[in-house]
Amino acid sequence: MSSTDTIPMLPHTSHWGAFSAGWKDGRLQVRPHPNDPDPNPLIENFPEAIHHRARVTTPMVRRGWLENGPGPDLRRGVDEFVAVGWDEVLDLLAKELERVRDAHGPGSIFGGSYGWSSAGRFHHAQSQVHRFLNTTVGGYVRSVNSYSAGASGPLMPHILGALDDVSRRNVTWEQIVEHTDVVLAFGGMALKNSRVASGGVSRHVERESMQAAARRGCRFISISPLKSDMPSEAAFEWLAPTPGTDTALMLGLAHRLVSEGLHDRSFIDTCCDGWEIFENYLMGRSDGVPKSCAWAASICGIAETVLIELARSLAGKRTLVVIAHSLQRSEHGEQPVWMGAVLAAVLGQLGLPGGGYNYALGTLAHYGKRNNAVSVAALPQGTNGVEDFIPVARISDMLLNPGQPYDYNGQRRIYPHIRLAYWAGGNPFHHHQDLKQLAAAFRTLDTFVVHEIAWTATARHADIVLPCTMTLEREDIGATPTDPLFVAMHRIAEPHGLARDDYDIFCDLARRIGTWDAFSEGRDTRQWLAHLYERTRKGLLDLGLEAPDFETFWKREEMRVPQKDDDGGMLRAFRVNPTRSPLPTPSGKVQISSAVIAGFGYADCPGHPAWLPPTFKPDAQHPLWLIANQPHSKLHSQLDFGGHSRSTKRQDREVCTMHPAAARARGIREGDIVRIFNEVGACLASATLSQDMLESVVQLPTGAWYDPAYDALGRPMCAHGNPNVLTRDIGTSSLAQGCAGQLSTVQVERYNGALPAIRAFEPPPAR
Ligand SMILES: Nc1nc2c(c(=O)[nH]1)N[C@H]1C(S)=C(S)[C@@H](COP(=O)(O)OP(=O)(O)OC[C@H]3O[C@@H](n4cnc5c(=O)[nH]c(N)nc54)[C@H](O)[C@@H]3O)O[C@H]1N2
Ligand SMILES: Nc1nc2c(c(=O)[nH]1)N[C@H]1C(S)=C(S)[C@@H](COP(=O)(O)OP(=O)(O)OC[C@H]3O[C@@H](n4cnc5c(=O)[nH]c(N)nc54)[C@H](O)[C@@H]3O)O[C@H]1N2
Ligand SMILES: [Mo]
Repeated sequence: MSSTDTIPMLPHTSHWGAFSAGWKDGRLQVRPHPNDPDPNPLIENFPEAIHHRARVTTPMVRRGWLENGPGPDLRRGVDEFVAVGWDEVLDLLAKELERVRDAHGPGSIFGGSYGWSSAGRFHHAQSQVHRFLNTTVGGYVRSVNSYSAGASGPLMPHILGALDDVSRRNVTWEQIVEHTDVVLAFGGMALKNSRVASGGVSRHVERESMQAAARRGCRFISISPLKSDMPSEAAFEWLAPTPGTDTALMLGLAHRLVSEGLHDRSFIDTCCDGWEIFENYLMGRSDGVPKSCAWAASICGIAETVLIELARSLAGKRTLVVIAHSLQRSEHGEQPVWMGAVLAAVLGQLGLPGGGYNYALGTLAHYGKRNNAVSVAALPQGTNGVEDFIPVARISDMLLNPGQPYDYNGQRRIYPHIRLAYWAGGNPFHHHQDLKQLAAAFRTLDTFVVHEIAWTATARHADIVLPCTMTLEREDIGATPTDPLFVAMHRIAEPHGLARDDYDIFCDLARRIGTWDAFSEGRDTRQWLAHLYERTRKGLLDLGLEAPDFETFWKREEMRVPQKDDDGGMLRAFRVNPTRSPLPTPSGKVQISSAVIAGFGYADCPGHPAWLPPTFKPDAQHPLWLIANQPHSKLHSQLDFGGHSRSTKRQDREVCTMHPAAARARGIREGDIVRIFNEVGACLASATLSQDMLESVVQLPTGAWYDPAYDALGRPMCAHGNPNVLTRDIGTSSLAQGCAGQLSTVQVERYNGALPAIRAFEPPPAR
């Protein structure tokens, strides 16, 4: 079967939803799942992407590495590549893995390999690389937490419980439609975001749910610098605070509620711990500063009267407080997450149907859904012989500061000395901050190995680049724990060029190192799929339901599994009976303040939620806030070269949005190319103007592939519009050390120089 034949539409799925695909007249066709009420347009990135010249076609080795062997090298990222056959490249890599393991131990290998890769359960690239390193070289230094929830992940267990129990197994959209009076959404609930889910969903219900709730009378309030963060179907009210000031805003609301006796004392008494310390701070008894609405207004920029009215209107209502992931992806990101929970507790709403606190609801399609009654198997990762880890966003710090100490969640840890980094399924030149520094960090390695479908900047900075198949080129099982549809992901196309599945690459490497049995367990891909599927089949059998065997599932193309009659999860159970179902916190209650965190003694994360002014805020040189949020035209950097993503660019650049007044003050008009800059770096973008945002903000989404170039004055910049050349590589705090990439401070000017061509999608120089 050649990929240009006309074939019937076959089932597949992606993080952006279930769909089917087939070929007509040599062009890939995609069609959303027929039951999806609001399909995600991101599937339209596939047709042009599948055979785009940005794909990696053959194994490549960086010339300097091939000629001089492993070692730190300033040419990483600028060197040319040499095409090498599969046998030869795998021989070289197997030898290098053995050398590093024998000379420095597996604790010198970084296999954190953060990233979303693709939706199938078996070809999940991170699981593949972790299993490979565990079974083949004895382990690796791993990363903990995520870029999504870098601050909330470590914080949540201190105050409520596991992150997933507060985000994923909590309030459902069905409950909001039925019960909620007020949704107070910090960071909004943008449909662009909630149509994405790790593992993919088959039905995108957010739009219709907001519409149905609003029609019933539910009041949606979007608190965000950008009006576009909530859809019109929610008929919402919009409040635009200064970025990074939500904690002050919430403190103001809480102060007013307490001042007027509108707080739920009995809930606080029975279900909360550490109230008094917090109340002393809130009312100004401990620091002389009452956190009144007037005080909050002076920080967040929303009028005192508006805050007072808002506070009063929440009391006694079934109110749901939602904090988007974005709020905690910045300096002191722990604070709004904690304060959101405290505000919900003050209102006495935690654990009530459709009320309380659901962290990050509306930021991803797998939140706000019921949970499946049968589980989805994951590829087992084996045992990691190395205990060392880093908080995921400390990658540059680790590589640049081996042996140096750092704080994390009450521990004083030491950065390991990494010689070899192995990446499969992620793009650090997308996800990390301060890309100039990241490039310098990767240059310290002996060897950098990357499996990629395309020539991302990460691949360009590697020594060994192994071309892997993209999702459409292999078989898999698509499923996520909060969507009832399991999809038999059929192969739609033959591998591009010499690309191979990550799994097959690892099998051949393991064979060379003598660990094939341990890695593969003797199974090929089909056998693994059947093996992983068994868990689901057994789950169905245990429930006494029809449990088709793998072959039948594969032929049926999809399968609907039963879901649990969710009733609000951990928080509901706690609310119903706090003694029988205590929270997994030190007190078994909501930690309004935390003796544990206070005991860490961190000035940047004290023992109760607090307003901590940012270190970096707009000044004369960098007067604007940069919001570097998720792109609407793609998932992260994936398929940026696809048709849908490219159709949203102008003059091939990413589009940034500015307020007309801010633009006018700088002589910038609609469609002008602008240079956005600060002390970290600079990039170009095409400016579009919008009234629906704060004047003090410029918004540039993430996702444009890093395209280093120089302006006429010889200053480095990204010619394409990757905002991570402008973000600072700082942790959220000593507690979580999370990613702080959402916000930065910048200046913007019209760019009058010659426009460099975009080279990000051209393969690097090779011979
Ligand atoms: N400034 C700023 N930065 C941010 C954020 C922000 O808000 N602001 N958001 C952060 C967040 S929340 C996240 S989650 C991260 C996302 O960061 P990443 O998850 O690293 O971004 P992706 O572009 O999804 O990277 C996935 C990579 O895997 C590759 N890939 C796809 N399929 C396969 C496969 O089968 N095998 C292999 N080997 N590779 C494959 C893709 O081509 C792509 O390059 O970004 C973070 N970065
Ligand atoms: N289309 C698309 N959807 C995605 C993704 C994608 O890459 N593309 N990525 C997915 C992933 S991995 C994740 S983790 C989620 C991320 O979900 P989020 O992190 O919540 O998403 P963002 O779009 O980065 O941010 C949401 C909004 O928060 C607002 N905001 C920023 N700073 C502040 C602030 O200080 N205060 C307030 N009140 N608002 C602020 C911004 O206006 C921004 O548009 O999205 C997921 N959905
Ligand atoms: Mo994320």
